[in-house]
Amino acid sequence: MHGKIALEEHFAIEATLGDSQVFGAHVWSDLGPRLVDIQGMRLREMDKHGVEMMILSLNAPAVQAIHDVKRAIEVARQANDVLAEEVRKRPDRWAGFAALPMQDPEAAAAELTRCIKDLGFVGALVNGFSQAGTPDNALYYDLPQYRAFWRTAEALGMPFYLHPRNPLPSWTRGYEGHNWMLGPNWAFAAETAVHALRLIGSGLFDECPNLQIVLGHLGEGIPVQLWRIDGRNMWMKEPHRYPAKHGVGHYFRKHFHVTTSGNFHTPSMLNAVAELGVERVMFSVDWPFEDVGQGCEWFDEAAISEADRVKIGRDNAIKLFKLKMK
Ligand code: GRE
Ligand code: ZN
Repeated sequence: MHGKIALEEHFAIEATLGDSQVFGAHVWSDLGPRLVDIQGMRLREMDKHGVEMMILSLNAPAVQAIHDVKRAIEVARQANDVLAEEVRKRPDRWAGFAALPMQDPEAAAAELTRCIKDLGFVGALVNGFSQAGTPDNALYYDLPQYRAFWRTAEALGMPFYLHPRNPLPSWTRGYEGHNWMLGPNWAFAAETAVHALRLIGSGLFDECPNLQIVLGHLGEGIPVQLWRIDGRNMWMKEPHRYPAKHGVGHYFRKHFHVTTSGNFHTPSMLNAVAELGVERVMFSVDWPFEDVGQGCEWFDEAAISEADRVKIGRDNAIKLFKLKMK
């Protein structure tokens, strides 16, 4: 398929590049340059495999792991300025997601506003919880101090991509001796799914009825669990504190979109389509951690209708991010 749009596609600046090295130390001589490059091999890969546009975002955990709040604000701003400059060179091929210093909700709202209004970005991508003040102080965005931020994001009409990061080392007792489960194999999804469910359970979407969230990796495992999350031990009618007005499935189907980033598996994509509807599934690769060629060859051949391929591969993203295609 020509004209695909991909939207979990990362780059790095000098201040954040090292964060990705741990995930690919053995291939760093390739991975590092793939992260730093924008207009070179990335564009050639896109041309070769029918990707018309990438919405670019900073690597992970980057800003979210900078517990010095002032520095987090600076690095976010710097990364967004670099990205805006790159988008300006080829606005027909790139769009931008804002990196945000969520350590300070007011600063995050101000930076998001600047990115949308002044830099022309089409949303934000944030790498899970933020460490603020001290390395162990992890902030999740269902906390009350984030409500004003969410109202700003909602008013700007811009989706928020909740991207994975690893749990803090002090939380990973269950992974001890099994480090292979950290990162993209498992821990990224588990951590991100918990964060997404926290947002839902907190009642955030009762307060922000138009807010839209994007999850990568075909929903970080949530779509396949939706029935169980709401149906748990139904006959026991166990009371639990759940401030939101409706069940999890209600909000997930109304406020969440998922992408195929790093999950090039047709049965999983079909499950997401079945649970959320084809309008809420979008193609993505997860460059440079995944290959544009591999993702595109899978997607172009996947056993779905051509009408669905165009929606997932392109049209849903144009609509959600209000992209102005050339
Ligand atoms: C990602 O951005 O999704 C990612 C990383 C590091 C390793 C693998 C991966 O940031 O998919
Ligand atoms: Zn990613």
